[in-house]
Amino acid sequence: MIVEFKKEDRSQMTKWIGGMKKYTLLYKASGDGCTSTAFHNACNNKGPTVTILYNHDNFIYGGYTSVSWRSIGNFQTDTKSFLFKLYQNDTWSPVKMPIANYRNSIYDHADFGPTFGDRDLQTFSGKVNFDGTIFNLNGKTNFGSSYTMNDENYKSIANGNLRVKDIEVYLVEEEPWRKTPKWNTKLLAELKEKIEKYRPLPGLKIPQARILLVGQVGSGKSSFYNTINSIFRGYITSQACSGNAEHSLTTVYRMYQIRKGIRGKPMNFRLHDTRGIEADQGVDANEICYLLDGNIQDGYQFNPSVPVSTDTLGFVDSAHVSETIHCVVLVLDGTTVDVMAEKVAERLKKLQMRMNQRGIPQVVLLTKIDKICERTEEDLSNVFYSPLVKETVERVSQIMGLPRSHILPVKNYESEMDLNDNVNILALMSLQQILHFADDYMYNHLDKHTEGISFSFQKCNGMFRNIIFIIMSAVVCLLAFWFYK
Ligand SMILES: Nc1nc2c(ncn2[C@@H]2O[C@H](COP(=O)(O)OP(=O)(O)OP(=O)(O)O)[C@@H](O)[C@H]2O)c(=O)[nH]1
Ligand SMILES: [Mg+2]
Repeated sequence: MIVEFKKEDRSQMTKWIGGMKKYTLLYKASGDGCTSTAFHNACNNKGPTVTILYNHDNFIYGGYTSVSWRSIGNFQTDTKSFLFKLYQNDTWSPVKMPIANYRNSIYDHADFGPTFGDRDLQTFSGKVNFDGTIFNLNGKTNFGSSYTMNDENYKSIANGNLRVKDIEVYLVEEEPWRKTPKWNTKLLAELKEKIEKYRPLPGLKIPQARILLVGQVGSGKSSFYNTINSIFRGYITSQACSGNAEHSLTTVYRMYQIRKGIRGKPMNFRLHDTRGIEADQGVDANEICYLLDGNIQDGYQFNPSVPVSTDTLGFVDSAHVSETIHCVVLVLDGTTVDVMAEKVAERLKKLQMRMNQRGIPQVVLLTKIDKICERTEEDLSNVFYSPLVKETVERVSQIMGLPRSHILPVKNYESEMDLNDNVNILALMSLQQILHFADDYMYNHLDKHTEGISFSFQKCNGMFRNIIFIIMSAVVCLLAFWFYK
């Protein structure tokens, strides 16, 4: 029997259940047999499930439970279960009927098929035969005994009968919008080790990858440096001044080092912290060129009334590639993406143009995600299951014209007194990605460099051949002249 739980039905179900979900078929009466044994064999101890009945008169309805079927021979408690209707007489008419008496959410008995409430919906018991077209279910309906019906009844839900084309039960699992390895202490240790061992691409004489942090005032640039520094220091640090103020708190250009442990050596990357961007202040298109090209030194005091120029004290005329920027991190406050001032967005676009001209990779660090999603605030490991964070990432990707994989959500340390494994994991995953992008830039540079060398070598070879040819011709002429003389 071809009946299916279509894409739009799945997304409606996901809206009702919440979060990001994927559905895997566990049981199908027409294939597995309409018996309570087949149902329990397929569905017991699997996790949350949704049961769907495809009525002969084209009504589609069923029930969801967040607890596992287990054949306990009794009711199970579930505050999240609900009954639902998706189609009435082939017409899309979704209705959710929530649990009222949550102690009776499902009746979980080995002799019964899926049963919701105190027989609000008992699909069948024992075995039901298939007559080639329908299953005439031997269950019962006592709608409204444990569920709130929201004006629905047996007639509106199932056309007043239990004749079905099929019954399906799907496993409901969390589906992340971005896949990551399992978050645990092992992953944290691996990420830390990889970053500690990071070396920029050999062959270019670049001892440290240079990462430039730019973004709006108060977006969390300095806090990101503090977060990374805290992770490797082993306790919460706030070496870079951070906080809330009308204008940027960061007034000095700093090329921060991060050491392994308290007295360890600096690692092979630096985070360059800048003054925050405002509608009419902060890093502008000219200044960004000097920053990108490594013309400005560590400790430079940003001065909104005197822009950087070649006359600026300590201006580096032509910096080696090791002193230029290898990746730009655009830091955006996740809570203000929708209300970002037009002028700030325009400014950022202009800066991006300069980065693009130089082929410097850009990523967006989307901060304060704890403030956009409650579930993520409670447990940061929910970040890639949060539809709210996903939507914000998609919007930022459109606004900034960057692929979604370049938008990295983070939560910086701000009020914490102790380190937290999940904050560390998310920040280090982002940093690792940033370092990969910096490597991409270096690979491009290396390719250009080596192509440049082979090109000049070929040119040299050509010139050398020409000289030999001229000398040989001269020798032949001289010999001919001498011979005829
Ligand atoms: N809840 C939360 N607060 C954050 C996060 N990141 C930064 N903050 C807070 O936001 C405020 C601004 O952070 P800063 O790091 O100073 O921002 P900035 O981009 O360096 O700002 P300027 O230097 O002034 O341009 C501080 O109060 C931080 O504690 C975050 O991920 N979550
Ligand atoms: Mg700052």
